[in-house]
Amino acid sequence: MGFPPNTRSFLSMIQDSETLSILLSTIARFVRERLIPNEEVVAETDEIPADIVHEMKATGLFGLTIPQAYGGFELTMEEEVLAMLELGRASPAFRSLIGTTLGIGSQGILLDGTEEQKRKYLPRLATGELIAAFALTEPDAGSDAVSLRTRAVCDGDHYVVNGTKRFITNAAQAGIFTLLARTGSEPKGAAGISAFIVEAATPGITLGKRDRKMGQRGAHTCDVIFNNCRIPVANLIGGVEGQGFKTAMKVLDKGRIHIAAICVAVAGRMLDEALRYALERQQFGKPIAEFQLIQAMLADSKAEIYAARSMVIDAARRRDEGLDVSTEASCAKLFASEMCGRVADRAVQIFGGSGYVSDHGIERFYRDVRLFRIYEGTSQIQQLVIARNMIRAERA
Ligand code: COS
Repeated sequence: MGFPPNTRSFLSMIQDSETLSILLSTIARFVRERLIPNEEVVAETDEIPADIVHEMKATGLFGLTIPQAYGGFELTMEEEVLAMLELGRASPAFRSLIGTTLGIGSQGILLDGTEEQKRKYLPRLATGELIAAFALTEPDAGSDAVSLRTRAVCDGDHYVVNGTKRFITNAAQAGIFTLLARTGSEPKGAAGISAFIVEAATPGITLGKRDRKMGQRGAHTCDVIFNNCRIPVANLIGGVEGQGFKTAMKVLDKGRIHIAAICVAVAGRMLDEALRYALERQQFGKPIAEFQLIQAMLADSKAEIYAARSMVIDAARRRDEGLDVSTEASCAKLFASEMCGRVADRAVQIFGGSGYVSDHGIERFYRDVRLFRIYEGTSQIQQLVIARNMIRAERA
């Protein structure tokens, strides 16, 4: 499935509402007809079928956010979240492959890369030929990202990298990593961190064994170990040392809005399923949807999804206006991911015993969405960012 004939060429810059609605309905149809019917297969095999990955590429999903000059659709942040509100209705594993590539895996190049770096990598990311992964987290540097220890030492026209990255999504499929490593003589602090583009085929990179996770089967994570791995100096993002932490934070600001949109989408899917079940399931002689205690769970979920959706759209619009959205991105991610957890919990409750067994897929979503409160910054990190920004603004 792809866009209708001749659509793709004028999708290059989505500015009019008609073109945008074609894109959104194409994604919605792809989700309905191809992704949702394959969710069980992905859960059972822990793999996204190759034909689905091929269709994702053919549909242009990997190029949604990449500028048209490099072969992408150049969606604005608002358009991107609208697309994610559709794509996110299927199992999160599908989104993970696409979202990590068009999001945290490639945004460092897009935001701070040199023209040469953009020309070299973005076109192949846009087609999905290259899958990208983001290598920030380490065994001893998770929430405290500044304390990362992977080191890149300049040696002529190369950097020699040593260190271990942990929980790296898509590491096994990745053609490139956006790597955060310490450079120069600065032993501590954000100023000593630089960002690199590392080609996965570079000698000196080995992958750990696939992590066995609570959920999101089909989306894989593992360690990435760098052992005297030589990276060309030309692959230092932006060509400047010491800018990597800021690049990572900007990437995460955007990524957090993206994840918040996915939380809204998955919550909407779970609520639709719970409503449908509540109308079918009869107890005490009538559908359980007619009981007010069930209605309360449905209504609270609806209201919270609406609130989170409004936050996501607002944060996205502000980013499109060029405003600093560090606070809004964290607010949206915090609220939407916590909301998604509550909706998942209520959905299991409405399904009752049928929600706890795997027949309806609700327990699978319950496990899948738990990750949203952890990755791209835990809820506690979002709280910390929001409060610190408030305090800073008040003191300024
Ligand atoms: N955009 C641009 N620059 C930013 C920024 C942002 N959103 N946030 C911070 N920075 C800059 C700061 O301005 C500061 O620069 P100066 O030294 O020039 O002032 C620098 O980055 C260091 O920032 P800060 O002092 O706030 O760093 P801290 O170590 O105190 O805290 C947190 C940073 C905790 C917010 C950060 O480590 C974080 O987000 N951690 C979570 C990491 C994460 O999300 N991991 C998930 C892995 S990816 S799935």
